[in-house]
Amino acid sequence: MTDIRNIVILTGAGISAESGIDTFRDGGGLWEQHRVEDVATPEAFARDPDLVLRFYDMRREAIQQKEPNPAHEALARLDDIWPGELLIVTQNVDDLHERAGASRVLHMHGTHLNAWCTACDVRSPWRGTLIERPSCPACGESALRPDIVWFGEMPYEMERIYGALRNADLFVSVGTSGAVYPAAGFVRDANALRVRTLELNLEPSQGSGWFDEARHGPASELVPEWVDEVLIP
Ligand code: BV8
Repeated sequence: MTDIRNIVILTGAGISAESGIDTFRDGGGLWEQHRVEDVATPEAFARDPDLVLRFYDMRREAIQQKEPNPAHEALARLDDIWPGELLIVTQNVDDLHERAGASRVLHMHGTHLNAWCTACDVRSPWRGTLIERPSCPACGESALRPDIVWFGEMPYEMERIYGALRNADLFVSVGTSGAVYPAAGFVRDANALRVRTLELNLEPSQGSGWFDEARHGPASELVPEWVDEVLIP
């Protein structure tokens, strides 16, 4: 792949599935156990903060028991040696990309491992729970919420993402159903920019037809294979 210099990689829950982290829409997924509108919207947080804080406390604790899998490790290897521009845009709120060693990672939907103070707007590293309403490390107020982009809220760093897409030669989507926007629209943005597009997913996603190429199977197999291909001089 000699003509590929700049790469944008979008990842979703499917890349962490083999690490034992529930996806959202697959059988037994998070959205089968909880209604989105009950746990992942600002309205839900206003209506029943305990339910929402318990939901994220449970997930924050769970991800700290999980390990990166070969798909995370392969992307970290690529990130380590790729000479061109590379940006891993993840919809995931776990830290498995970073724990695998990747550094060029952007969490467009936030992260479990921060608490966000709605009084002073400071985000503080957080590994514990929020249900007991702890005080903010920066201002002391008990006004902390998960640092998570809920439905109806603007994803983070959209300008940086669109900038990377404009510079890209290749857009790769890994482990995402293409059900949630604006992330689900990136493949069409890439098409409009004449950027090559590749889907790596267990099954065809909702946007599968928009990709130049689609490979289906487990991320732990497809991603290392693709990284080996890309790194062949
Ligand atoms: C916004 C954090 C304003 C929370 C999340 C346009 C049309 C229609 C609707 C909208 C639209 N624009 C906006 C909307 C509304 C809404 C939306 O998209 N609704 C959907 C439901 C229709 N979007 C929003 O509200 C967004 N905000 O639009 O703000 C705005 C205005 C202008 C410009 C920009 C913005 C905010 C959305 C973010 C919400 N927060 N996460 C939390 O984690 O609790 S979204 C959450 O769900 C994830 O982050 C992710 O984005 C999405 C889940 O999708 P996936 O990660 O793909 O997971 P899923 O389970 O669905 O699929 C897993 C896939 O993996 C499957 O395909 C499966 O086959 C595959 N797989 C499974 N195992 C493996 C595998 N693949 C490989 N290997 C395996 N082993």
